[in-house]
Amino acid sequence: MPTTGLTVEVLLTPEDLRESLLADARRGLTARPKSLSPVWFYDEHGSALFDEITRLPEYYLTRAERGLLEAHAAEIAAAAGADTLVELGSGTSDKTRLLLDAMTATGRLHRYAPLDVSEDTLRAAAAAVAREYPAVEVHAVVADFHRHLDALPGGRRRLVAFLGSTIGNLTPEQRRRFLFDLDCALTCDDRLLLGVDLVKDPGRLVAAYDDARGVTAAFNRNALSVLNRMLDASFDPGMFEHVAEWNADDQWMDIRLRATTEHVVKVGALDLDVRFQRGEDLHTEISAKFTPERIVDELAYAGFVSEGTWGGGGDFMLVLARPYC
Ligand code: AVJ
Repeated sequence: MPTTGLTVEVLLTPEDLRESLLADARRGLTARPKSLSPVWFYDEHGSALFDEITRLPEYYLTRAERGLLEAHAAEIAAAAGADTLVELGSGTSDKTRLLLDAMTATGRLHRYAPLDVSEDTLRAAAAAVAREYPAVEVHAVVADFHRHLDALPGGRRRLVAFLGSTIGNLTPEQRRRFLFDLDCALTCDDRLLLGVDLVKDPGRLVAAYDDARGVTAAFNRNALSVLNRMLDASFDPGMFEHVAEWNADDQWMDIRLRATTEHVVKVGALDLDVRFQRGEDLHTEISAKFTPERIVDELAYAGFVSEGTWGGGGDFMLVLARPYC
């Protein structure tokens, strides 16, 4: 049965994505220290592994955020008064249903606009929401939120949700640019709902990113399989060890892959030989943790006024903010 009320707009084609991967891999694999962007974790297998991570006993983030949405979505929906929910980095749109339900209950919701770089995941998630919420028009956008904020779907009053502490993957410089760009893209009536993970006992943080069953390790190594497939590379994921460390100076988790022996990896699509020393790291991800004061300050610096926070005394926090107008 065809799904009505569903459109998919493609601002980022598979060719664009491949070009970014080529550029990022060339830059990162020839840099010192070597690095890769966490964007490449999320092919089909990586997305499935991340889904499994969200159910791990050690990975408290998703449960904490869901708990906050269960308790406060009605209040957030009332405060936002939005007719359109835009979701950045929507993934499987799992927790989104709590917001969609609360916004439907206000009687205002017309439109859901999920935005993600992963076209397959996005199409599946958007179709599911369109089926479950026949009264809501679903306008999915395949896009990169670093590049396409100026093309966000419109609405009379939008609530832009950026959940799951995805913002933690950005460096402070990327965060500043992203928040400035987003502030510019919003009108005075729009609102931002941001989910951020909070600083806590390093032992719990390390456990969350180095779980006992090794799911996070497999998720991390999957980045190498993506390079093998997409860029004709010859990584042996078995030659790399998963490393997750709390970086107290920068207040973020550093996630790396550490070569266990000296070896050379060929990257066919880049015509590149990459030598790893024994014990050399490939940095794959940061996951920044915040204090409530710091995230509210960073928002203010980018032109946002915080209208409310939820969960600030616990593991995870939601912030509702508006552009200063
Ligand atoms: C999806 C970026 C929020 O940083 O916690 C989970 C990704 N990496 N385990 C996070 C992730 C390793 C996750 N984010």
